[in-house]
Amino acid sequence: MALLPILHHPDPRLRKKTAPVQQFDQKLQKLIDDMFETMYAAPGVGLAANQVGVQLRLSVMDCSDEHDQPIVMINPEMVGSDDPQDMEEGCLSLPDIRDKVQRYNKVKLRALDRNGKPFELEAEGLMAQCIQHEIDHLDGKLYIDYLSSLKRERIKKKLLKAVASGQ
Ligand code: K1U
Ligand code: ZN
Repeated sequence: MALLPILHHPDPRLRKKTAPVQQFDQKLQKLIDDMFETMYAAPGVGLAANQVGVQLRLSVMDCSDEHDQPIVMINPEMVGSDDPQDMEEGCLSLPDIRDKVQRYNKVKLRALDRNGKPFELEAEGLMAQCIQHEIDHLDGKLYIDYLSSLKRERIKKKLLKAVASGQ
């Protein structure tokens, strides 16, 4: 397995809508394993393929304390099933930045697993939030898109400054 470099905002590859996965081959299995290793090392609770520069509709997630509930979401679709509420959020592509965004507390997910087998999942709390965050990534969206343009500009400047100072 290998640790993959995580792209940071404002990298344009984070803004492209990803393409559906069509081949469930050995290359895909290695990418999934590497994404889990990268996510656990970060540490994070989710990671989308375009965060590591791969433009495929694939995310991994594990919201358990013991890192024993890995979930692969391929070509995911979801519906929210309650009223959206304010939730604090972070992103591995926006290091050291957190803010509140509106998310559903409960969602229904439909996706394919790593072997291409369809599954459905009802999630709530952190897992529901993570599913929404990951599907946004796959659509080329970041959670800062829900903030004011003033806040977004401040965040971009902060991240560019960190790159310039070699952090
Ligand atoms: O996709 C990503 O950028 C990963 C991101 C996902 C996420 C965070 C918070 C709410 C919803 C989705 C992260 O994992 S950021 C790191 C983080 O929040 C965290 C790390 C370790 C334990 C618990 C949370
Ligand atoms: Zn993120």
